[in-house]
Amino acid sequence: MSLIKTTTRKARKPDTAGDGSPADARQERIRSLDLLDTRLRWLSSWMIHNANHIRPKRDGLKVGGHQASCASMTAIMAALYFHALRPQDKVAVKPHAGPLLHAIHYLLGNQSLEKMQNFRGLGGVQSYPSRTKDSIPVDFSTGSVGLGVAVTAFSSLVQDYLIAHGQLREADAGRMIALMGDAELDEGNIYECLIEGYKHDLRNCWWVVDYNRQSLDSTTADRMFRRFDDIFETCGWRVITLKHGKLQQAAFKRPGGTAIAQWIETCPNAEFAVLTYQGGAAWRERLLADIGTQPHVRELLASFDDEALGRLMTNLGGHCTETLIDAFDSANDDRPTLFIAYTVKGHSLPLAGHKDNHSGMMNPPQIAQLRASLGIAEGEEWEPWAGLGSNVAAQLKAFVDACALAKKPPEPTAPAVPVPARLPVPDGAEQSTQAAFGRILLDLAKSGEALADRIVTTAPDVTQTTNLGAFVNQRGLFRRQELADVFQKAKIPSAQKWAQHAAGQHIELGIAENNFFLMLASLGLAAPHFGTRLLPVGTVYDPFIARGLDALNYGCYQDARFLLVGTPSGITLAAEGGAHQSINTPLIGMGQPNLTYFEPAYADELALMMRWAFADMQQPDGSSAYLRLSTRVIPQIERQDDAWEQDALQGGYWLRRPGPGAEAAIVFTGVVAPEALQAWEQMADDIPGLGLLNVTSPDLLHRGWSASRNARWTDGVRRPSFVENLLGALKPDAGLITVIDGAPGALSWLGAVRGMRVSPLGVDRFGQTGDLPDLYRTYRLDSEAIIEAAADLFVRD
Ligand SMILES: Cc1ncc(C[n+]2csc(CCOP(=O)(O)OP(=O)(O)O)c2C)c(N)n1
Ligand SMILES: [Mg+2]
Repeated sequence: MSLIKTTTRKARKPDTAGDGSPADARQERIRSLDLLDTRLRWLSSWMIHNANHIRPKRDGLKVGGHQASCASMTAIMAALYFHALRPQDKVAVKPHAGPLLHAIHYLLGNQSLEKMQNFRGLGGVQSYPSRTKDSIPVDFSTGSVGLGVAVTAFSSLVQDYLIAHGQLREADAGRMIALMGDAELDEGNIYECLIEGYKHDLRNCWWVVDYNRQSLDSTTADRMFRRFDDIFETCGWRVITLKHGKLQQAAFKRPGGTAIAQWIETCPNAEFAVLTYQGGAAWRERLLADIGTQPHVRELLASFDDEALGRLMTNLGGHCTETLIDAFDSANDDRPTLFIAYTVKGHSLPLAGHKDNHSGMMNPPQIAQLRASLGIAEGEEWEPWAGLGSNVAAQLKAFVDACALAKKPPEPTAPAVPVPARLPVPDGAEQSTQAAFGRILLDLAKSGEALADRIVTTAPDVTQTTNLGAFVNQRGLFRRQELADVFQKAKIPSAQKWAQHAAGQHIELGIAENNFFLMLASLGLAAPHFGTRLLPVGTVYDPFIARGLDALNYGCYQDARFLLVGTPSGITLAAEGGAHQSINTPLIGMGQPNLTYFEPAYADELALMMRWAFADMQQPDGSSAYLRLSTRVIPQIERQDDAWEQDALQGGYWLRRPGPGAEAAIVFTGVVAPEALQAWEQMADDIPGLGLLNVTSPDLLHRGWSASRNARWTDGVRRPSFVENLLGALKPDAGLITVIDGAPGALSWLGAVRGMRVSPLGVDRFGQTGDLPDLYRTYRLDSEAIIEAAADLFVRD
């Protein structure tokens, strides 16, 4: 059984501080880290206990917290944060080990007692580390398991991008580290990311697995033993397995030790867990029964009392400071490294090993016993160094204050990149929004604008079909090692110039949309992570937003800033059929916090929105943006002036202003503009004052409306929202015909704004193949359907 398999030498210089020998200093360091391991176990247990058993409850709901998950990785986190971590490194912490991160910062003086006491309460420590809600430095938010792991790989690629572009010094490159639970290895996004990482020559990435062989529900499958090594090694990772702690290693060397080592090697995960829970006497009984007749085993076991035997049997690598720091020190190059640290879930707590311990919690007598065993007096539970004695406490505090983490600078603020006052509108009497998008980016790429240099485009294998190609031809594909375009070299004509080089500004990804959204999240965090603002633009087929929805949400949750372009969209995609036609994405756009959804009809609207997005995503209170585009070429319209622009950026404008006493309006979004216009022309004579409202952002309209309704109660003022003003141009009892190539609910709510009747058109069943006239007729998006819907408003049943 290999304990630490590694190929590199130790990096850290021997400790020579103080007047002792290097060996003494190392022992001193290990002692300090051991004390911190215990301290973290206590503080995390106590924080969770306080929230559940002591803090008054008002709602009868379970507060929760994960004492066992925390106890599983206290030694790992102590060794990482107080020994291995450098100021430039960034860490994604296993979500349910969040309390440990707060405990670490509490010891460093970065976290307040008040917030610790308010764990899982409003304004208190968040249940899972949050960049935006927690006050301590959190490099990556976590919560949805798997995503926090994979995002570190993409951030490492972003770091490489910045180094290659001369915006970060190689010497300042940090490691992107994920501390992960072993059940996270079941998430498919981990393996998608491994493959992408290999393609991009991933480096400076560590994943440390808290290998306690327990998930939420159960003990994990023995069959996976060693499979992970194979998978990761195949993808170019170094795998370092920390199976046994120093106590076990020493015992294995004694007479009879090999038999015990062999027994552990073959013990099923579930049985190991049961014996761990039962403790020393059970271990003895079982070992004697299984291997008691082998030479020297009986004597070896007899040399440990029950408690010591329990300690020995659970002295796995992930609980042994010495093993951990040696392993971390050994990985001193930039090769991606997986540390498989064997652990016991609930280590050193009465919960250890029990299969139900994920949400299990110590009861008051058990926490009192833990407190007493650490010499912490009642009432001193929150004292950072309680129970240590003043000398040890002072030494430990000095040790903590001297660690690299204490010198970590606050996250940088990156200066904003200037955005031109206008982006030029592509020429053309007839255009699609998707083609216009490509043209606007191309014009930017050719311009000398600073903005163009900070744009990074990315797509999951749909660069050409989403019209990013022209930008890529102009600015190149990013790759650390130059790679010539062999087609170009061979003088074979092609629209795509695929030269790959370090200055390239497009990151080409494989199909996995989840990776794409994690890439956007990482690029969108470049400003706070690395002090350089990037303006990421990602394109994806609109229906496949759903493929990476959790990762999109994850990026927005941590306030990463990017421009997402969903194209083509809707049943307007026609011949491609139902599997590629998006229906519910307008509702996703409306429902996703930190993402502003626009759906332009015309190229000039798009230019306006893209400019707005590049500016807004750099604002402290800005957001990411989502543009839903189409490949349908439609006639553009003549503008009399720019007056429409301001309204378009607030969510909608009157394309045909309603006349006095207007009894109805057609309200449309996006690509169905020609049908809406045609219907308006046909009905304008019959319906006095008929208006035509172009809703450019159902999202902004709805948000503004609900914000203004709330404001009466939260701010004491009730100012009519923009959409109330817009619809105020109609008679109070007017009717609305709404039409969108997507879920009709994105617009039908407009009737509630002023209590108007609505006849909603849209798509609420799966699409299919067909040409546009057939599909628009079948799904009732054509002008005829709009006229029928208008008639419906005036027909009395
Ligand atoms: C995507 C997602 N699915 C489900 C959950 C609920 N959940 C939280 S932790 C967990 C499993 C924990 O096991 P492991 O990762 O091994 O961590 P441990 O607590 O054993 O350290 C699950 C299923 C989640 N947080 N995210
Ligand atoms: Mg686990």
